[in-house]
Amino acid sequence: QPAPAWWTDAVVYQIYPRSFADSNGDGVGDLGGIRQHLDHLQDLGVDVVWLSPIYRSPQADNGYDISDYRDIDPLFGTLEEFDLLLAEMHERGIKLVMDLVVNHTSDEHPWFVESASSPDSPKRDWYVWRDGVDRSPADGRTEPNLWRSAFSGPAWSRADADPSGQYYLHLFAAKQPDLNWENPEVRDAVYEMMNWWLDRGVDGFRMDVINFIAKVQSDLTGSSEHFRMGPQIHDHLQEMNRRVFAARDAELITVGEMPGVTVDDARLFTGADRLELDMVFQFEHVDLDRGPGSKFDNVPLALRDLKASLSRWQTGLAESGWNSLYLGNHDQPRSVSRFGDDGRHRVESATLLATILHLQRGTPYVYQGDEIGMTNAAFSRIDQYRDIESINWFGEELEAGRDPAELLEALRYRSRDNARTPVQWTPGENAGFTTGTPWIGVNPNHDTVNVETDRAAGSRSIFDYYRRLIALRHESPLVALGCFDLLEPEHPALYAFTRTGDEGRLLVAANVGGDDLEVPLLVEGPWGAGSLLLGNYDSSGPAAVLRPWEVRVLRA
Ligand code: TEU
Repeated sequence: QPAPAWWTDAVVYQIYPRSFADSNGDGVGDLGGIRQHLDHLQDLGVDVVWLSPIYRSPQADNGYDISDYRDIDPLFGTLEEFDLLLAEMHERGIKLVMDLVVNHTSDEHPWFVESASSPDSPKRDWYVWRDGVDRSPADGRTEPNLWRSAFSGPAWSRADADPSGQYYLHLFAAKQPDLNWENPEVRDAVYEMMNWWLDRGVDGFRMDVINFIAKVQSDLTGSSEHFRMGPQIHDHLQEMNRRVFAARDAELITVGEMPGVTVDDARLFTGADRLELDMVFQFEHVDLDRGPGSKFDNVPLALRDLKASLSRWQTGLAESGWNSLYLGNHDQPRSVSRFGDDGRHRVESATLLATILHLQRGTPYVYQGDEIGMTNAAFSRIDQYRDIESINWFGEELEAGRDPAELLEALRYRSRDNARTPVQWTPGENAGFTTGTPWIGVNPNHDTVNVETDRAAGSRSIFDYYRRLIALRHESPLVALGCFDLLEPEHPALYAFTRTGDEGRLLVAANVGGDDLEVPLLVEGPWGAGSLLLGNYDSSGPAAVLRPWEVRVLRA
């Protein structure tokens, strides 16, 4: 048996830089802001920080549209300051992971500018260009196919500078043209850039929509959506591994973001013997409250389905492969608003959700602000939103005649901006995020929900509870590696599972709801004599009853 990889007992913290902390008063978070809050990360005990993109970018999609992979956007700082940040993090024993966005670039990247300049450009084939087609005269659409961009409208546009009238592919905004990964020159350029960052000292990459790089090119004019998971995907990732990671003996980490990935795919992507990725972000559990319509077709979530989904991944990657564990990030609503109760039981439900997540097998990801139970934005007007996806969708649906109140309600639940409001550090003006005008509104609950108030709350501190969970993973091989078994899968309110290993057994029992719940298994059999390792209530209640949103962790 090879020794378990270092990241099996690690916890990652995600920073969305523009919303973390602003050090220069321009209203946008920056590297200086991160440097000011390194104590916060160290106190929490996280091992790794993943930074959402800080490269030079026109910011059409908040940095996921990169115009220079080897520079820092002036909004965030400079390369010199980046080096300082990296050194300061390493001094504290924290690793730094960069966001790698190479399915697409910005349309302002010199590669694309050159590619668009002429069909004869040496970089023409770095992107995906196709002729338009004549369809029925009635619909008047002439794009190569009818794929739609994730941010509304067609996935094909023409470039102003291009005399040919051809279309280029963009699975996201028109300002995010897709690179052509079939072209070896593109792959070389990407690997070279990755090596440049690793040589600079970064500790790995979170790879944006990395399963989209393999498109079924022969199908690009067909109607089915073959824009991801083409058969070449494994070749690309293995080649990347050989060219970038294989010869390095540093402790690095790679995580691929993969919308639509299945457990079976993930076993291939993350199996240790396959030399592709360490782990992937899957989307099944965050799509359970999504109906058959658009992304904003919100439907209620049943606990049974959540348990079944996450447990299938636990079981599916038990023998080979590895899970990443997350309930929220910069693209998802706040986890406590979505899966918990962000009103009366905010503290209990935030800590309950953290327990369920952190005590599964896999590498947990904490999204900034979750460690103090930050909630959805509660915007009520469209002009409060900044996210290109939310704004475009609202505009398109409005034009189609839908009721604006209904659209705003859908956004209030699902919009990515819910998780992008500034981190709340202190009570008072702008929650201590900026001395200027924040680029997006601060949540009005910041006088009660903020780092300072939370950390002063003693046994009611969410931060403190996270700290204990993170320490537990570091100390306990059972938490890192123990075998996972779900109990009572059909129970509509109880989320219970065990972790078993050479060191014994743990039971996690959580009451996912606001009513008292009778849980006989807490007092019967082995657990009756078990000891309480962790809980989110500070007084003990009746042994066989879990109070609203109570979670207990027992050791036997
Ligand atoms: O997201 C990819 C993705 O598929 C979605 O999660 C996305 O947020 C969108 O809502 C699709 O409906 C990644 C990044 O995390 C996201 O922030 C970027 O906007 C996107 O890629 C494009 O780079």
